[in-house]
Amino acid sequence: MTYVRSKFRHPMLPKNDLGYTVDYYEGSLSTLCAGCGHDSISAAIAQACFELSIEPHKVAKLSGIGCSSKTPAYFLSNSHGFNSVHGRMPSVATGANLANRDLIYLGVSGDGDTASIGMGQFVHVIRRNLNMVYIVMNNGCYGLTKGQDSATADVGSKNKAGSINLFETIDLASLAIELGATFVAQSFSGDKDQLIPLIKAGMSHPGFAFINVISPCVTFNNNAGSTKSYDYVRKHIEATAAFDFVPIMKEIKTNYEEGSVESLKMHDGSFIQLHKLAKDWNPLDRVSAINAVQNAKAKSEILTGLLYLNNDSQDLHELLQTSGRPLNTLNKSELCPGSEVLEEINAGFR
Ligand SMILES: Cc1ncc(C[n+]2csc(CCOP(=O)(O)OP(=O)(O)O)c2C)c(N)n1
Ligand code: SF4
Repeated sequence: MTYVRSKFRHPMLPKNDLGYTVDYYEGSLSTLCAGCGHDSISAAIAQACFELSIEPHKVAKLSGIGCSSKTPAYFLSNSHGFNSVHGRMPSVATGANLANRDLIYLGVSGDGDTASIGMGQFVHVIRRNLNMVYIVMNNGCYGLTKGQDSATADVGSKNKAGSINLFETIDLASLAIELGATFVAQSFSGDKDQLIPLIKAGMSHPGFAFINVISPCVTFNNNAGSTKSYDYVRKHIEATAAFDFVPIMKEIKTNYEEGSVESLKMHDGSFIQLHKLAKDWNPLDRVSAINAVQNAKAKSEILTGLLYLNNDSQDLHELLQTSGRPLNTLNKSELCPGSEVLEEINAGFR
């Protein structure tokens, strides 16, 4: 019974506002390879939900297929979950979200799941501005099927078998900004100080929040010559800003030097505080954000942090003017208001 997690917890573990300790936000024991970046991201998700005092039954976890898509089993075991078909997580997320807007939708995908078979779904969920957090655990390969190069492998990157990738990479963060995603961030699985506040901010964002997390595959893509290995990423990472997420009702304290801090107010009253490091970058300006990512790429650097935020957009529910209540709470007369109302609607189209 190796896969049974010990029930012992230190009695003094800190509790959140709901009275839960962080282990209430964990899942079953991971069966991923020891050292896989995906496990660190799962731990960051659990920690973010614990710190935000989210009730786990208010979260719906959705995924496709891959080692990354298995991870929802390893966090938030008290939440709803749906492990869908390869690359089809966005459709399931769209249907569930339209039926019940009261849940927090957390999609987890891999670079294979998103940038190849799921690309069509990915681009459309962005342009619809579905209110969800979409995390790609990006290791540049298909881990579950033994390490073939994915579409996010960098041109010239060498895989474990020694072959060099000849094809241009798909840069998911640039693509998301280009397509109108309203929150775009990039991080590294090994940087929990940055990743946890980014996940918290993404969950507070009322629209599509995309977080591309470089997450090394220790078994198939951690070799010399790979641009998604722990060594390479640690040497080439460049943060846009030191990042804090300040939840609603919490006092804003900052240690940053005056003049370099930018406070961005979120819709729910929480704040994002940025201590800017990258020059010529404005997180509220799409062109500036794309330029910053591309300039970093030209220098073989990986830009991390919050890259772009549009705090003034309408999510899919607002655009479609859907019911303010979950569909399963509507009664028969609300769902079928009768022939007179139907006549009125039809008259409106004449
Ligand atoms: C329709 C379909 N095609 C192909 C596969 C085989 N397959 C399973 S996982 C996977 C790719 C996984 O790569 P990625 O999404 O990057 O996740 P990782 O395992 O690297 O975390 C593929 C091609 C499948 N399961 N279903
Ligand atoms: S094969 Fe790679 S991606 Fe899959 S669990 Fe192992 S290290 Fe992680």
